[in-house]
Amino acid sequence: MERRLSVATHWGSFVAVVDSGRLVRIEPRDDDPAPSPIGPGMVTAADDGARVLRPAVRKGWLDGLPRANDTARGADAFVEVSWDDALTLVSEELRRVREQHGDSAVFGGSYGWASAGAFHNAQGQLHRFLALGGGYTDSRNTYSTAALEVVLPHVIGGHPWSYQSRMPMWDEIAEHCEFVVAFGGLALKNSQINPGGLARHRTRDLQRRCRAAGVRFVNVSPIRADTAGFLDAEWLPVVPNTDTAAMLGIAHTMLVNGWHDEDFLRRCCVGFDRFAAYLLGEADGVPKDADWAARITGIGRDALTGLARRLTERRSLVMVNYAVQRADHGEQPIWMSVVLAAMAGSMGRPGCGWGAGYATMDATGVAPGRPFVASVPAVPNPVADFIPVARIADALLHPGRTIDYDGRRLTLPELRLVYWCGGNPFHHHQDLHRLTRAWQTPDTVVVHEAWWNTTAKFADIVLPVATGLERDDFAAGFSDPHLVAMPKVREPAGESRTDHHVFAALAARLGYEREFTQGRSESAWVRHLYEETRAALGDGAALPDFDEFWRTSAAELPALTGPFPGDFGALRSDPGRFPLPTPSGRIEIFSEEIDSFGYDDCAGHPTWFEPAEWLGGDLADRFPLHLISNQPASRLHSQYDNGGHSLASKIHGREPVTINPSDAASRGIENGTVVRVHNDRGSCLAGAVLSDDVMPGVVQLSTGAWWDPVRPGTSGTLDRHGNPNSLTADRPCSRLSQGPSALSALVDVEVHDGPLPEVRAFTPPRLER
Ligand SMILES: Nc1nc2c(c(=O)[nH]1)N[C@H]1C(S)=C(S)[C@@H](COP(=O)(O)OP(=O)(O)OC[C@H]3O[C@@H](n4cnc5c(=O)[nH]c(N)nc54)[C@H](O)[C@@H]3O)O[C@H]1N2
Ligand SMILES: Nc1nc2c(c(=O)[nH]1)N[C@H]1C(S)=C(S)[C@@H](COP(=O)(O)OP(=O)(O)OC[C@H]3O[C@@H](n4cnc5c(=O)[nH]c(N)nc54)[C@H](O)[C@@H]3O)O[C@H]1N2
Ligand SMILES: [Mo]
Repeated sequence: MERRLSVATHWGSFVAVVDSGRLVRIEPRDDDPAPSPIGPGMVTAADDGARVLRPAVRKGWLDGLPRANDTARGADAFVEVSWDDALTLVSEELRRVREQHGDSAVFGGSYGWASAGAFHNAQGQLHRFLALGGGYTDSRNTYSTAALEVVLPHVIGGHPWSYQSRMPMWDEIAEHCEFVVAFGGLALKNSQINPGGLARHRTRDLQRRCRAAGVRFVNVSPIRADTAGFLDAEWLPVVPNTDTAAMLGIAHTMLVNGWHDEDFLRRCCVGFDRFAAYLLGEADGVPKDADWAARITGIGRDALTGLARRLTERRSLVMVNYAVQRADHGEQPIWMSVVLAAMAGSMGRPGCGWGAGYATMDATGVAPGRPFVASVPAVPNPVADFIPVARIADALLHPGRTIDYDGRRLTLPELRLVYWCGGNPFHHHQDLHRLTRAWQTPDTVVVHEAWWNTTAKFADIVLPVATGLERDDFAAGFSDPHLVAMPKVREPAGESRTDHHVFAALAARLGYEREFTQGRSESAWVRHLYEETRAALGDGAALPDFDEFWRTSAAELPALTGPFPGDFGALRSDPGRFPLPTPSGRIEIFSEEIDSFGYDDCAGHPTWFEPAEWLGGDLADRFPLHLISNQPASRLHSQYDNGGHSLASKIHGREPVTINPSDAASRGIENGTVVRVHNDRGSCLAGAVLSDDVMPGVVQLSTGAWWDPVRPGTSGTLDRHGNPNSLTADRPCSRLSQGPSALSALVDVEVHDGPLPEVRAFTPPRLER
């Protein structure tokens, strides 16, 4: 007898078809206008050979102390143990580290996307467990948008993500806007995703509506495919990491022609004069004019002046994506995009002005937010220490060292135990060779994983966990008004347990089970969180009770309506009455606060800094191709790289790398050739795809292929599979944000000669009993 059950994932909602407890297939929902093909491909991964079936402990770790500085991590065999033994090892090691080194020696930052689900939220569960046990060193900001999160509150004020409710929504753009310039494009592949899940993918149709309404789009990006064909966008290929220079050239043109919105700049912004002096080159003798910008960016002078004219003459919108700030000096294009919009004359007008992250997820630009949905209750962390998220290798390699961060001095803590649950640092961190060296320093690494991915292989203790298909929960995505039931569609593979179950058992051993579980079973928690969500809406909102919701999987939250705090329209109408939450109450074109930090790599106003690695620099003589490691179309980061959809995209089992035909021809590379992508940090194999959608001088290799080092534990070793972080630099954007700068990396590509090594990314390590 087939049953049909509701499924929620970060890439959408689906229907699971289950027969006698067996997951047969996953189908799109009828009411999803643009379902993601990632969903159906999950079925084969659920039981594949890479599943972690039993708790496992690295052999060398089991064999004895001292455990720090162990180069066998990543290369060792594992010994499978009982849950009882595994839980005893983890709880005793946590107790030992806390007693001998203090609570801050436990690193629980555990960055990562994990799975959809309000209750079974991996980080929420881990942080609650570690906080109740005495605390942990946390991480701050995200790999997605660290530079944006730190700089924007100085420029427009408010919560780092408040811009998402302050920028125009797609339907407003369709109605009011005429001209959109998108720095980094509007890649529809990325709008498959919404953090926490979503019921219906809407971005594609909303973009179509804009086009039908006559909105003109310009795609400023190294990759043509960053805008959908139906948008008929004008493509301006840009040398990667030079958007700030392009925007400065446009701004200079506006200024010298008097096209800029003087009234808005005077009433609603601070510091335009000092910025204008920089634009005109008064101090450094270099006017940032269109000729100057053309030489840096590769965009023609006339195209830049044309953009200046159209942005000021028409009702316009400046969009900036996230990839442009995941780069050296990534704060600058974000800050400068706000300044450009402020100059253009449309800031604060309906459907116009400025916005970030359109189409990077289905939520951004679709809805400004949603009402509160309850999640695992957080417990205050007794440990104040934290690291900026991308400084994990620095902390492990250089404890005690001090670094700058947003006007503060931070001391990197000494981390002895690393606990990761719901993230994959051996995919997401830059320069995996450096991470390999850093990973050898702690005493113990504990990882909760469902699959033997690279992070699991680099752990000391691996605890097998249930996937999002293997537990009861409900989902509420970011900005998505729908609540989606997530009944368990299959039993957990092997001996896997939910993260919550594991933490409850560890808390029992450590003497705080009651505090952790509050005496509730998992199903009681799910019901409780749903009812809490319902209660928070008050009497007016018509959410069904839990049993009905569970039966029908249909519940819709009321829409939020603006204006939201910090609204630019209100600012334009009366800046005295509606100030922004910045020190001046205005848009800070010049920030006294940032200026006072005295950083040499982030000044008081947007500035062009030459990136550490770019096509205009000296290193390009040796490595003449800029590596764009963007988000994969075929999966979410590394998740379901072992799923059917991602596997189907591989070439000779390797991740595809897209190369312009001219760059391929000069290297003897043909479509489908396995190539070696390399620089001084490392190398990886990948399968060549030739396309003039990628500008000459640029190669595109998506993130997330499970890293497959030939000699794990050895720095610089070849990756057989094609993870771009075997090539990227672990270099902070600047002293302001300390964010990751993954998109600032130069490489070269050559035909791979000789026999093809077998890909072992999806093969478990040697397992002993
Ligand atoms: N070079 C380069 N690197 C990048 C980027 C880039 O553009 N270029 N982008 C960066 C960005 S934007 C991001 S957000 C990061 C993403 O980095 P991550 O968020 O770390 O990537 P994911 O693949 O989503 O990893 C989630 C992991 O959690 C596991 N998991 C899923 N559900 C559960 C669960 O319920 N419990 C447990 N215990 N585990 C679970 C999955 O199996 C997977 O291994 O990568 C960053 N890295
Ligand atoms: N399918 C899918 N969708 C995803 C994700 C995923 O893993 N898979 N991840 C999600 C996450 S966590 C995030 S944070 C967002 C990320 O959203 P983004 O950061 O916006 O996405 P990316 O795909 O990394 O980059 C988009 C495009 O930016 C362009 N670009 C790169 N560098 C530059 C530059 O210097 N200048 C200009 N002008 N353009 C540049 C590239 O051509 C690239 O294709 O995506 C989300 N959506
Ligand atoms: Mo991200």
